[in-house]
Amino acid sequence: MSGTIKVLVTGAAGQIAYSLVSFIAKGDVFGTNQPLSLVLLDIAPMMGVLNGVVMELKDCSFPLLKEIIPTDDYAVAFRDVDVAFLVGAMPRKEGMERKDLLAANVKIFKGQGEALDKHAKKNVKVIVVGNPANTNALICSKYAPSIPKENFTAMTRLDQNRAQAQIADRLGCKVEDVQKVIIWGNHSATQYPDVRHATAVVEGTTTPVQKAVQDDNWLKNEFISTIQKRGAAVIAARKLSSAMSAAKASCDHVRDWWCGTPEGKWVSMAVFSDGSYDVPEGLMYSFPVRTKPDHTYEIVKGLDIDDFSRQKMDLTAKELEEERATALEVCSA
Ligand code: NAX
Repeated sequence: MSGTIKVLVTGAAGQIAYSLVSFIAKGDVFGTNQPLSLVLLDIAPMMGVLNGVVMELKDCSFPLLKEIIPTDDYAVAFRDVDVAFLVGAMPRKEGMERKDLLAANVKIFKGQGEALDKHAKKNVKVIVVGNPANTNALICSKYAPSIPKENFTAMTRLDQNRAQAQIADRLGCKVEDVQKVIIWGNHSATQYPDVRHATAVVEGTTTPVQKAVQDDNWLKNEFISTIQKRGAAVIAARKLSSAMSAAKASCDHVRDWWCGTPEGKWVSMAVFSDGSYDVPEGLMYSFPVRTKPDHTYEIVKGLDIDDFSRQKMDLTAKELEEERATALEVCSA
């Protein structure tokens, strides 16, 4: 059994965290041999609710869960953290655009960046889930200059999972047999879910998704817009934003980052652009990445980009550049 690792979940009294903490505590992310200390951060008015979550976690009797630390104090929450799931933020409500959220949420991530810088381990791994996730992650890193930039990521795995599920439904194949779907760009309605390199196992044969679907019009229109608008569709139906699926996706993201992607596979994560695919350097942009068990990752290089993809990739980059400019303005005000 390895030494205990300290895992922070923010927004711990919220709806995503309610599923997330049990997934983490039962070993879905770091493995069933990895003991955990779970730190749960929320704001002061939520401490009563958070206490209920703590009671339930105890009642689950998870063997791996060695310690639970509920708190509203950044100095306690971020101290010596190995992995941080930054979920806490104001969620999007029906009819609300992500832009409306930016000004409110970016300040939270400035403060949490400063707290990471001051209190966390220098090799801490950070996943930002709270929206606008890409820009929040960028700001968080900016205010944590002592932590390497590559340790900051934002979640687009839910979009990847949604895309795989839509393709599997369409082809009548297993969801795990759909591979190499890519989410480019922002976790927003401008994201580009790209199946040009994706494959699916159909009747026992690995086939390019484009060939298997045989409907370019569907792939270029309905499929893309279904993924782009899936979050809004869930809100319209549930009157609440995606929670169980977001929790599962954040576990998938961190598990693959922690343990490594299997040979020949890749996953989508928003990471700092190194200029690959002519995406402006320094943007927090979703790329296909391969990860290794030493918790490092690299952007998959050399994929062919056609004119259709180029246009979609540039559009989402432009939105991220605008978000970054607004966020920097808000933070420096
Ligand atoms: P909830 O409103 O249920 O929970 C958010 C929690 O965060 C609340 O308990 C709140 O008190 C807490 N919080 C607020 N400010 C905080 C702070 N400074 N420090 C710590 N905690 C704080 O929202 P939930 O449905 O759990 O969603 C959380 C975030 O995930 C939202 O920003 C939401 O938009 C975002 N999402 C991101 C997704 C993604 O794919 N990246 C998908 C799902 C979700 O929409």
